[in-house]
Amino acid sequence: MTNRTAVISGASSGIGAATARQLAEAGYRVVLTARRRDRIDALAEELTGAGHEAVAAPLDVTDRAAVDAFAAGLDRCDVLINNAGGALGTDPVATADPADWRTMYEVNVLGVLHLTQALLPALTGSPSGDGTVVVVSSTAGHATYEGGGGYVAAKHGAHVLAETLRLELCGKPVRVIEIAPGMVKTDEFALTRFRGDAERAAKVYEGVAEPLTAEDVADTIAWTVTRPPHVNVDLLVVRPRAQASNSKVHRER
Ligand code: 8X3
Repeated sequence: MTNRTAVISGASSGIGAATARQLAEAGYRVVLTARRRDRIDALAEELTGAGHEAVAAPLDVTDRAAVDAFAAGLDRCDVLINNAGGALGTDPVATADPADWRTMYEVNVLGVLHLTQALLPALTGSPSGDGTVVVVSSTAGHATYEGGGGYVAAKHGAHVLAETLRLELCGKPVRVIEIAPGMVKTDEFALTRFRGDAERAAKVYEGVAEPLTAEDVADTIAWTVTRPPHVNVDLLVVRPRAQASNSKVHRER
């Protein structure tokens, strides 16, 4: 029998990679998925080198056929971390590109739907009798802000997906946990949002003494996952101390 297995999407960097490291440390066999094979191969190598069980499986969560094939090849899944996601642009609703909205809906909502649907049979029937689905949403899934547009809309979708799934699975041995991080400084989130414009990306965190790190959020995720099975942390909102709401951020000049 293999170890308890945690599947992590978006494991190539940021919160996903940090979560993989922490769950491996907690004794899980981690299955690393992301589009970029070189990144997850390197992480799998790092983790196995440290004595953990880790495998890399390249996957685009927006590709349903690929997700189904991935799920069919998996022998066990106790924990699913739906972490893959991201923002594109900060355009106002009046002028935003519908293609950006579509892309954000695909990855932040349908990506979670695909992976969750495909792995639910394994999670419900896990040998541990203790399945866990984590949805990494965002504070953008709980309140809006100007320019939040398609990202805010998509993350509200991810939040509602988690809430609905929890209702529908009540009575089954599966928890549904939502983690909603606020300002987290990672290598890629803001850079992707601003399409590689490093200056604009840096402005997001300008003057903020200590934005959250990927490790801070991973720590929160690992804590919820490692609670006893009857303890379901429905929703955990985590922000840096300097951020009181999506638009109230203390900046030191
Ligand atoms: C990221 C939080 O404030 O950039 O999920 O929307 S925010």
